[in-house]
Amino acid sequence: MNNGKKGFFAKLKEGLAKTKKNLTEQIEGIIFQYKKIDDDFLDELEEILITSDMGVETTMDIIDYIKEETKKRKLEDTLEIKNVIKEYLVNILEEHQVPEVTDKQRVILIVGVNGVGKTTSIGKISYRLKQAGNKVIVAAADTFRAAAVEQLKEWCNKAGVDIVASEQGSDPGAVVFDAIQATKARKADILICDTAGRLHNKKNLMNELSKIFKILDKEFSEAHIDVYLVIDATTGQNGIVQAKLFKEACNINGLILTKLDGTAKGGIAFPIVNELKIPIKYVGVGEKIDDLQDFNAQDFVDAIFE
Ligand SMILES: Nc1nc2c(ncn2[C@@H]2O[C@H](COP(=O)(O)OP(=O)(O)OP(=O)(O)O)[C@@H](O)[C@H]2O)c(=O)[nH]1
Ligand SMILES: [Mg+2]
Repeated sequence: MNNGKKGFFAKLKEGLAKTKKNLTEQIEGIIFQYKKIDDDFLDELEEILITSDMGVETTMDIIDYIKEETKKRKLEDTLEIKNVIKEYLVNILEEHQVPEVTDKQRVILIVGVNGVGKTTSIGKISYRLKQAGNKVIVAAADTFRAAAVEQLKEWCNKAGVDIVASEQGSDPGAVVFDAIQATKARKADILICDTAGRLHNKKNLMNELSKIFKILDKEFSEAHIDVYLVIDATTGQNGIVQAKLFKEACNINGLILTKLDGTAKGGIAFPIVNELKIPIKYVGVGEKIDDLQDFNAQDFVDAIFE
């Protein structure tokens, strides 16, 4: 492990401290209380998982896996359970991961309800991708909220990337159109589009997003398009409801989980991935420009359980 990586892991661990307290300390409690794996132990474990935002469906999957593995490996001691749980949780998070496309120009469309951290995440992602050697352009396609453009401009300044913007109330599709032309003309590697979160209902949301998709399709069909949904981890189970709604409205292929530093509900990562079958791409662990990390399933689980 080099220093950069170590620093990242320490930050992730710090960000997930509340989740760890909620989940791991309780599990360790029953591990020492029961000593032997039996039905009572499994019942208690089930209750801890359900109340820690894992959700019923995912909890049942975990318990089933533990039962199977306990039999297969002839496990008796509760001390052995922690590794079995960790193993399964890493599997859940890794199952849907795919490598990032790097052989053509990319568009990353950032969607999500208001206040979840879209604009902030765009600032952090732009910074990361630029540090990694990419030429990045950002499109201010949230033209709905006053001050949205100013906020994004500040982030782009900090990240040192170009922004394409228009005034508040203008057509987001037109902003995306201009940004595509700029991306082509300046031969940028990645175009990241901010979008409005405050669109009252699903129909408005779908209309707005489908306009943007049409323009991307027509003007930039040679590019690879990623659609990342931002979810605020502090909202717990509501994050799953939002994810289901957005999945119906558009083809989300990645998730960004924010505000892990302020919540004990980081366990929400597991049911979201397990139920929606969409991989997490980034996690946000604070409000500063470097408080975002590429998602790594093993690190995430280690940060909660170590
Ligand atoms: N603690 C913490 N705060 C965050 C994180 N990500 C975003 N925030 C804060 O969440 C608030 C909302 O962030 P925005 O980026 O404006 O959210 P948005 O989704 O763009 O909001 P709208 O444009 O209104 O839809 C800001 O105060 C951010 O600083 C994070 O990972 N950790
Ligand atoms: Mg915003």
